[in-house]
Amino acid sequence: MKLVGMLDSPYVRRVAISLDLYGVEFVHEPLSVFSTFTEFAQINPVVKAPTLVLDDGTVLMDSSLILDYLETLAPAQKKLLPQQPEARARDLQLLGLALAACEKSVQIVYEHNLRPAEKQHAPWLERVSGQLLAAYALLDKQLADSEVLTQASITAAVAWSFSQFTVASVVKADAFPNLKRHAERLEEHPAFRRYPIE
Ligand SMILES: N[C@@H](CCC(=O)N[C@@H](CS)C(=O)NCC(=O)O)C(=O)O
Repeated sequence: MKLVGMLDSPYVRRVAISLDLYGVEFVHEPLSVFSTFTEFAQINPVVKAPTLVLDDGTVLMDSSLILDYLETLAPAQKKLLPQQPEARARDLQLLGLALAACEKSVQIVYEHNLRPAEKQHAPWLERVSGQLLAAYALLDKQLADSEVLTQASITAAVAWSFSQFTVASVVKADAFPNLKRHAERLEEHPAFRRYPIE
């Protein structure tokens, strides 16, 4: 398999770390959706990161859809989502919060980096920042301290590190002590260290 996209994308990084934990062999091609748009478009004309090219040439995109496929391949002892319905619902709830935090962080980055300064829309940034902080407030409260790695705990740590990397002035680390501790712990895990945020 070939994973296309850069590790400064939380979506690419959660897939890379998950592939590592599943024990699936893959090649990582760190193309940028911006600086290498044309090269990326030759693999996936929609230019979305992550893109996963399967060995038979099938092109998958969207991290959650890619992870859905990988989860079906994984043997029982390597699955990253709980199988029991209540535990699954809890993990999906946390995942929704972590993915919303990723999305809102990316929206702030794009607003700052892709729009000319005079076209930035303060009410939109305010709305998105509020949504981002709401997602992290709930995640900070609900994330349980557990040694077991699940897709929710991985994505929460990846989201947190991404936000600290990109929008730390909006997401003040000290306001979310559980998440900060959780991410610091997971960033020490060998799979996280193999796929660092760039
Ligand atoms: N929901 C998607 C979001 C992926 C996403 O937005 N990736 C960004 C990079 S962080 C991207 O491809 N941006 C280029 C674009 O949207 O045109 C996922 O989970 O994979």
